[in-house]
Amino acid sequence: MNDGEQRSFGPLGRVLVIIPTYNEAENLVPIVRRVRASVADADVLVADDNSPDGTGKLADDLAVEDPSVHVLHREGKEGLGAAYLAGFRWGIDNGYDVLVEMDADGSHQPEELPRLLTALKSADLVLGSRWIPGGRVVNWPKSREFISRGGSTYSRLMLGVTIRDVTGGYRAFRKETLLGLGMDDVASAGYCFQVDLAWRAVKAGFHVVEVPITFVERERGDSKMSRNIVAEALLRVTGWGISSRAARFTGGKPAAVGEAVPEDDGDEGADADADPAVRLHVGPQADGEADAAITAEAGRPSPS
Ligand SMILES: Nc1nc2c(ncn2[C@@H]2O[C@H](COP(=O)(O)OP(=O)(O)OP(=O)(O)O)[C@@H](O)[C@H]2O)c(=O)[nH]1
Ligand SMILES: [Mg+2]
Repeated sequence: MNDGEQRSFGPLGRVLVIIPTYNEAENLVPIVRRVRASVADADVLVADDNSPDGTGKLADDLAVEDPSVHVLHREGKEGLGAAYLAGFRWGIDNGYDVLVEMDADGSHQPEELPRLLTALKSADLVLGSRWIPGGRVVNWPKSREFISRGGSTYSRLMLGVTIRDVTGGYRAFRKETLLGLGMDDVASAGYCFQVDLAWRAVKAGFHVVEVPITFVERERGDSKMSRNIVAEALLRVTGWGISSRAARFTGGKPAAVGEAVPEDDGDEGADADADPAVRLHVGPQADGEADAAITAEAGRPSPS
C-alpha cells in the first residue's frame, strides 16, 4: 500500500490519443483505425508538422469520415516534444481529461492502450515500460536496446528516480498532472522531452506507474531519431542531475524543475518535505489485471 493507492483518483473522463506525425503517410491510417478499434470511446488528435509526404491531408480525410478524429496542422517540423505540447494544450482547451502519447509508427500498440488506461484509474501518470518484467522490444537491434536501456539507467541514476523506462513515449496523463507539472518550460526536444516530463511528474509528487508494453520496431517509414537527439538528451540529463544535486546541497531549488502546483482535490497526499528518494513498489494493477505495475513515485505533495 502507498499514499497514491489511498487517494481517490476519480473517473477517467474523456480520452484523447495524441499522435505526432512527420512523414508517416504509410502508417497513419492503420494506426488511427487500430486506436479507434481498441478504445472506441477515445478520440484521436493527429499533430502533423506539415509533412512533405502528405500525412496531414490523409489525416484530414480521416477526420472527415470519423468525427472522433481531429487534426492539428502545424507550420513546420519543430520536433516531437513541441508537437505534443501543442497537442496537450489543444486537448485541455477542448475539454479532454486524459491525454495519451502514442507514436504513429506502430511501435506503441493501440491494443495495449486499455491496459494503460486501466492503470490510470489509480494513478496520475502511466508510463508504458519496456524495461520492467513483462515489457519487451520486438525487432530492435542490440545496439538500439543498449542505447535505450543505457539512457534510462543513466537518467535514473542522475535524476534519482526509480522509473525503469524514463525515455519511453507511450504514456497516459491525467489533465491535472500536465497542468501541475509546469508544461510551459518543458524541454521539448527528442528524448529530453520524455525524461523531463516524467521527472517533473515525480518531483511534483504525482503518482507515476509503469505498466509493461511490447514495443515493436517500426516496419514502414523512416525514423526521426538521430545521434544529435541522443547526445542532447545525455547533456541535458547530466545538467539536470548536477543542478539537482547542487540544489540539494545548498538547500535551493534545482534550476530545471518548474513550480509544480497539483490541484488540491482534498485528498491526503505524501508529505512535500518527505525524502525525495522514490520508493519502488510492485503491486497489482487496477481491475485485477495480471501484469505487475511498478510504482515509481507515490502520492502528491500536501496542499500548501
Ligand atoms: N509532429 C511531429 N512529429 C514528429 C516529429 N519528429 C518525430 N515525430 C513523430 O514522433 C513519433 C516518434 O518518432 P520516431 O521517428 O518513430 O522516433 P523514435 O520512435 O524515437 O525512433 P524509431 O524507434 O527509430 O522509430 C512518430 O510518430 C513521428 O512521426 C516532428 O518534428 N514533428
Ligand atoms: Mg518510432
